[in-house]
Amino acid sequence: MHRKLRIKIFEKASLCRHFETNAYKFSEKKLIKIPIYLSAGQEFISASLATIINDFCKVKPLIFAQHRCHSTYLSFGGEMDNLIAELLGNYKLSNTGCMGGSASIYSKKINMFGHDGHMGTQVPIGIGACFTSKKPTIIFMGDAAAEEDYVLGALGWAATKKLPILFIVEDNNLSILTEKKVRRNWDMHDVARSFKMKGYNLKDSPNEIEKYKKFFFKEPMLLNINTNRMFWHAGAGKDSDKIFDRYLIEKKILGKEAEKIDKKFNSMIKKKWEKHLKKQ
Ligand SMILES: Cc1ncc(C[n+]2csc(CCOP(=O)(O)OP(=O)(O)O)c2C)c(N)n1
Ligand SMILES: [Mg+2]
Repeated sequence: MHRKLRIKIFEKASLCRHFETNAYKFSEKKLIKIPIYLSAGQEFISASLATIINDFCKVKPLIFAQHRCHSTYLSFGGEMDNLIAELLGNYKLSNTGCMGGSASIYSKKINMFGHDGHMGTQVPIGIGACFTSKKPTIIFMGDAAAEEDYVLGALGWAATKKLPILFIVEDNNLSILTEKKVRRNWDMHDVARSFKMKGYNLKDSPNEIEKYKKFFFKEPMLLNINTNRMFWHAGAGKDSDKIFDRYLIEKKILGKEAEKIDKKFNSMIKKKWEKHLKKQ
C-alpha cells in the first residue's frame, strides 16, 4: 500500500479514536447521559473503507450501519459537531435535530441511514434500497447480527440479483459478552460463498482491506473483518486492558508523521468537545 494512502487512512482513524476516547471520558463523568456504543479499536475498518471508496471507487454509496456506528459516520464525512451535540443532548445546536441517539446516527449529507435498534435489520433494508435504486451500497453488521435469519435470507436475494453491495461484518468476536465459538460452528465468509457471492475473512489492517478494492460494488461481496472492541459493549468501561490495538500498531509503523497527526487530533477534538460542553 502507498504510504500516502496509509497516512490518509490513519488520519481518519485518528479522528475516530480521539472522538471515542473523549466520548468515553464524558460518559464516565456522566456528562453524556444516554447509552453510547463506542467503536474504538474497530476504527480502521471504516477509515480504510471510506478512504479507499472515495479515492479509488469515486462513488458515494448508500450507507447502512448498526449501533456501533460513530466511526462509520465520521469516516464517511459526517459532521463531528452534530454527533457531539447529539450525544450531549444539545439537539438545537446541531443541523440535524435529534438523530435518535448513539445507536441510530444518520446523515442525509453522506447518505447514511439510521439504525432501528434491531440487530441486523439494516441488512434486508439496505438490500431493498439497493435493489430499487441500483446505487452502490455498503452495509455494516456485527458478527452476531449476521446470525439473524432475516440477514441470511436477504443475503441470498442480493447474491441472486447480483446487487452492487459491499457487506462488511465487523467481527469483534462478541455478542455483548458471548464469544462466537459458543454461538456457532460456521463462518460468514463461507455463508457468502455458499450463496455464490465473493466472501473473504481478513484482518482489520488497511493493507488487507485494500486487496479487495477491485471488487467493491462490481457485484455483491462480503468481507468478514476481524477486529477488537476496546471498551464495554455499551457505555464507558473496559472488559480487558489486554486487547490488540490496531491504532498503536499503525502509529508505530508510520512513525513521526503519525505521531504528529495523533497529537493534532488529540488537541483539536478535545477542544471541540469542551466548546460544546460550555454551551450546555
Ligand atoms: C433482534 C435483536 N436481538 C437482540 C438484541 C440485543 N442486542 C443488542 S446489541 C447485541 C449484540 C450485537 O452484537 P454484534 O452484532 O456482533 O455487534 P457488536 O455489538 O459486537 O458491535 C444484542 C444481542 C437486539 N438489539 N436486537
Ligand atoms: Mg460483535
